[in-house]
Amino acid sequence: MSNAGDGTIGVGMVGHAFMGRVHSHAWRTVHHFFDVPQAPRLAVLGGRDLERTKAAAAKLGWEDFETDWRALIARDDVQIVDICTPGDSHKDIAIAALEAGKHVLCEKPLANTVEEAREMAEAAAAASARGQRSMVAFNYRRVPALAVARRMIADGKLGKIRHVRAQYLQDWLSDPDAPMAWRLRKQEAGSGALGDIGAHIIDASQFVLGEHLAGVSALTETFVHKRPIAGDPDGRLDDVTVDDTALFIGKFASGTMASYEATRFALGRKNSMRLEVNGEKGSLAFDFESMNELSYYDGGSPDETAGFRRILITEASHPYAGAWWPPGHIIGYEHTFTHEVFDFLTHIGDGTDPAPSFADGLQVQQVLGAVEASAGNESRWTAVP
Ligand code: SOE
Repeated sequence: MSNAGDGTIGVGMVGHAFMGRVHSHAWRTVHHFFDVPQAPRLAVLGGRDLERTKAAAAKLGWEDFETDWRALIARDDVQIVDICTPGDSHKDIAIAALEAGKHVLCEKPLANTVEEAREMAEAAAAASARGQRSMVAFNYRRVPALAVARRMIADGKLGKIRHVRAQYLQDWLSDPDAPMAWRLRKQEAGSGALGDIGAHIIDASQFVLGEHLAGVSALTETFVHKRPIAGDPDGRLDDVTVDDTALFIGKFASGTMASYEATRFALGRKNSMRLEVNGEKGSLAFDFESMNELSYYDGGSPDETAGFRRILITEASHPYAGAWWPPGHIIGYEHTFTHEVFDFLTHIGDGTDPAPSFADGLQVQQVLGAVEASAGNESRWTAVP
């Protein structure tokens, strides 16, 4: 990959809403805290509206701005394309960027359908052979506590795993008068809570356990079918065409039993992404709202002192933590994105494929598709008389 030659690598990012803002923060800070082969240069920000994109570029620290993502991809000062748009544009932007010889970081979920995700994974595999790296931005893998959980399970600390239960609870849609958003339109988002936050707990649970789900059975529900269009003078409503909540159970290849809950109606839970793993020798529990902590129950403890204990994951020996502050000076949501671009830049530098790959993103998309299929008509729902 030809780079700027000044030791930097040019980034072109498409999208400047929540993900664009937090990715910008990651690109701006990564080389000040981590040793990376090339420092990222925030070359160009892409958006649809000229004035808003120009303002966002200035605010978020981008050197230039562009309203045509195809022109952004074609620029010689862009070696990495970072996709922070709604899911309906992921495939077109990612495949064009891969075919243009760029490395690609794409927000989750990879796509809006399994078919789109498959095309992207095929393009990424071909690009890898040409020395191009691609990765899906499942940032919760980069929470130090979840990296420690994965390591403890891989080291057998919990023994054979019997259960994993995962929840991703938010409440920003609890109010039926909360306005319409792109995340509520199937055409743009692909699905609702399922793909937006359910994808995170599918990927995080598989990452921590080190294995894939073999099958699911599911229910989805939409509580609020119409919502006001923000700022509409006539108070018009628009149709919600996605799920408001998804509940599903699953079984892993090893026989581990799993239960999942994804909702944006859990009033009072702001961004509570929770995992609990129960093994024969111990258990782990995590809640993102206390993201620097991991609760561990050691089944080998004598009864009188047994109990879940809190491990503060801020030691230099913990993944990523040593790059920041002394123990106990906790980190936050945005740090997981800095960890993500650190790993991406490292893989670009040493010519190896990052994880999660687009193939991993396709596998998550297949789980999402199975949940939708099960909830749609194949779910064996037995009514209670
Ligand atoms: C909204 O549910 C959202 O912004 C998700 O889209 C992000 O992936 C999650 O990290 C925070 O909540």
